Amino acid sequence: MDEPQDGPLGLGHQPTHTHDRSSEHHPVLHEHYGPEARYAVGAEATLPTTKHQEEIRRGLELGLQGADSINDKTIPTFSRGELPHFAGINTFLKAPYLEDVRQVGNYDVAVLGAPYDGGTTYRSGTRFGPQGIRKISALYGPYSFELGVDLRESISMVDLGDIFTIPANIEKTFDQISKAVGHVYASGAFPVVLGGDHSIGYPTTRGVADEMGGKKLGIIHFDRHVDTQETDLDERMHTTPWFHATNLPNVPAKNLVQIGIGGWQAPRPGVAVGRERETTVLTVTDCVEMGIEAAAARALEVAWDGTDAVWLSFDVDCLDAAFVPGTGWPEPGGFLPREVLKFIQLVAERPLAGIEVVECSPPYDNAEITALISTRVICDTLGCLVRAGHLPRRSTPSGP
Ligand SMILES: [Mn+2]
Repeated sequence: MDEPQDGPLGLGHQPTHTHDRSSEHHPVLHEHYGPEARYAVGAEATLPTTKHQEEIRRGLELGLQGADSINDKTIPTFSRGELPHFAGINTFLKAPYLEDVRQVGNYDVAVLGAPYDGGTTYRSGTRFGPQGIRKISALYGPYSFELGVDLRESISMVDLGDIFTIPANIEKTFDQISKAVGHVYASGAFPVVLGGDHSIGYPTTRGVADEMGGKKLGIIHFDRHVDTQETDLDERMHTTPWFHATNLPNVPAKNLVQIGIGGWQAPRPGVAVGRERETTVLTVTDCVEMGIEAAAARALEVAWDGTDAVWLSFDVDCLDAAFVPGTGWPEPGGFLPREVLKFIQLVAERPLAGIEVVECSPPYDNAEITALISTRVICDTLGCLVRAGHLPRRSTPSGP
């Protein structure tokens, strides 16, 4: 994942729908697989190993050939690249660190941290979210079995490090975040923002919307909380991003779809705003009873109605509190991981302007499981965008 890639994917089969289990382009397979496993095994056979080989060559050159006693001659003396997973410098998925952000447009995907928790109204700690997510992301390889995607072979990805946030000033921090995200989006690279508390949802979408030349942006928002009130504790906080985002001229409230809302932590002022502005709200029960597929179809329909791009804002607290102890406002009764991952996979069958994962607070996390699901949501989003042919988007270097 260290070099720009010019051509399209080397994948022989790119389903545009997750239910396409056709094996017509696959090699001959035995009959011992379930339907999804059959797709997965067949897809793996079509994936190249070109970038992996390049990574190995680069590792041996820069990290020196391993000691004489090492039998595997692909192993360098100094760890360079994916292995071992416990070694190395913690960028996201061990993507190269791009110090010169002016070069970001040379890459398909750019990861950037927004380490800010001045918008939290209860538990803080999300300023360590980007670090926590990067750390556990080292556990992941670039390949997903079920998705049949190898990110290393498909896209070039860099980690830009973190935005210089201003801990004592939320408005200056918002300006920094908008400028950073706008810069990445305008470059043509796909922004992956590691929060940070959910107050960053306003400046991230503002950064993108400002670069759209008046075209409209929809928002798909996973959360237990509506986050649509104007102020909280007398300021714009992590309970307020969508009030302000949907005040932007090209971010209509009618294209804001809020998924997983519920419980005892949804402030009434925000509910009233959503009612007035006609945001779409689906509770966890709504999604489960209508089915995740129908719920995802509804979300896409709303977010894409008359818009030109859609931003994905994922608050980890949409999951049941049992799965996300490391978050600002844990709320029981949320989604199961497999439900939310299925939902994300369906959403990412359409293009996205970018994604943010927010409210991961490592100081409250147990065994890194909140950071782990944060990483997984990002990887599944990228994998599905690749599988559907939306990444890489090298043909539009100046943005969609
Ligand atoms: Mn929330």
